[in-house]
Amino acid sequence: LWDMEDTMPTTVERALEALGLTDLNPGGFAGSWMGGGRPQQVVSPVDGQPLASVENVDRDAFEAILARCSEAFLVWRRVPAPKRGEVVKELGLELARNKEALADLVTLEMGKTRREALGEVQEMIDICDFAVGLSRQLYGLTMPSERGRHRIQEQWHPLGVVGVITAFNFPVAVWSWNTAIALVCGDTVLWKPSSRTPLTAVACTRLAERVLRRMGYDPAVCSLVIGRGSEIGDLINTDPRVALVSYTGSVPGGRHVGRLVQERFGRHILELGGNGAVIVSEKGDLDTALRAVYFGAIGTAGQRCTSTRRVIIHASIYDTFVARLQDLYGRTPIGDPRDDKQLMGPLVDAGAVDTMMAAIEAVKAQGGSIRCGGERLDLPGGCYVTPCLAEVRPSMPIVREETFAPVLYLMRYETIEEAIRIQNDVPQGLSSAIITNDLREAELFTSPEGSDCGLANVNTGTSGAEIGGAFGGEKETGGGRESGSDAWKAYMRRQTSAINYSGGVELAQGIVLEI
Ligand code: UN1
Repeated sequence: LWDMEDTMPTTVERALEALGLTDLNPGGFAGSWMGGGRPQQVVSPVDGQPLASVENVDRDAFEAILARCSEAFLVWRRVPAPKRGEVVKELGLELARNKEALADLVTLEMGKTRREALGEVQEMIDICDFAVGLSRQLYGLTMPSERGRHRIQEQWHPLGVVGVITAFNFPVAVWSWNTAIALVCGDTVLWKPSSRTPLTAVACTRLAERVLRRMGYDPAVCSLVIGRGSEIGDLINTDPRVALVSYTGSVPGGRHVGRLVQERFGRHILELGGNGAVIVSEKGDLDTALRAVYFGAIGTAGQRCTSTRRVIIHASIYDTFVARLQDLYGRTPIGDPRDDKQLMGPLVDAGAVDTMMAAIEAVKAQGGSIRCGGERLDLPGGCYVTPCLAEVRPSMPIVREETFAPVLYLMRYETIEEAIRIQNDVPQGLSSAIITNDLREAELFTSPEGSDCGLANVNTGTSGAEIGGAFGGEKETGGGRESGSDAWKAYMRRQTSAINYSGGVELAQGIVLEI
């Protein structure tokens, strides 16, 4: 017998009810909820239906929120780091309890498949675990002093308010990478989500609010500002009370943020464009290559910064590999992302579909050819497409651009050095991979002469980076690092202290003072 409840497609009402949320208006928070700006209707890319309306913050609300978030920092920085870790531990547990409902909301609001949305929430839980451990490991160094009875130590101190500006494609995970780390580091967070995904942002902030209140801390530690256009973002970028701006988005967006924040000598972490490539060697396992490339290219409908956009295939296996990939492309289940049978949901909006079609036209105009896909599908909402395989030459300008859609560029190579050259010959430098069982090729790829990206994988695809490593990339990707390893250092200020316990005064560098 079917359980009718469980076969019903998820609705926004069901997801919100499961999260214990009813009213999502307004979209600003720092201890209390406020808005004041124009309400905006959120439309689901899944079926084009309205989900809810959220009120943007106006300038007055922004000012009140930033003031409260800065005030909260003065107390939060005094809480011992392992105690701050306990809060993050509870946040992780709260996220785990609400995993399904939050994933449903992610799917409804930005259109990624349910299994990928569950993966995104899992990333949030994982980074909380990581940060809890980190809360007892914010190690500084000590160094030998050149002077007698002196010692030198460094400590890591909380920085202040961290402005977190996130993109639509990972509407909740990117907030969590920044927030879990910032919180154990003693910072407070002011989040500005993509204006396409305000509902999931309100939901996450409500969950954090619940945890902070329950544990007796100021909920303004996790503050929120929702705003359309660049006005609210620029208030964050230009305000010296925001010590660090962590921005995920486009290259032009990052250039703008970087300039404004640098102008006031603030700090920034920039996570900008990717143009991921996989080198498929004739010495690699073809099945591994197919799976890695296929998921990397069509996962999240090609809307990850780590998506695979280029495959560089050894000439001797080019025809076989492309034929098998084309077969997979032709059988891709595309449709309502709430249905677990689908591998690809919609693009985020009609504009994204137009951008994809424009890239396909550019391929043709520049002398490339379309092997398959790239059609609009007549499904509710109008944002569904078939994934596209395009045969190109590395020198075509379109190949150097990041098109945030499932268009995969196919290229061939003869030598491994040539493959690495093609891989590196783009302005972006986020994610890359090689599929090979040849030790020398793999080592060359990850060596100083190899991939110039922040992520360089062997025998696994470009997307799906784990939170334990530092995440980010070079060149136009912006150079920032988030989440694991020692990325936490960007969220703290380093203080070096020379301590003299000699009873006298000895100057450094041997300087003698005669008074
Ligand atoms: C992004 O696309 O903005 O590596 C982040 C991945 C994910 C994160 C992607 N862990 O695909």
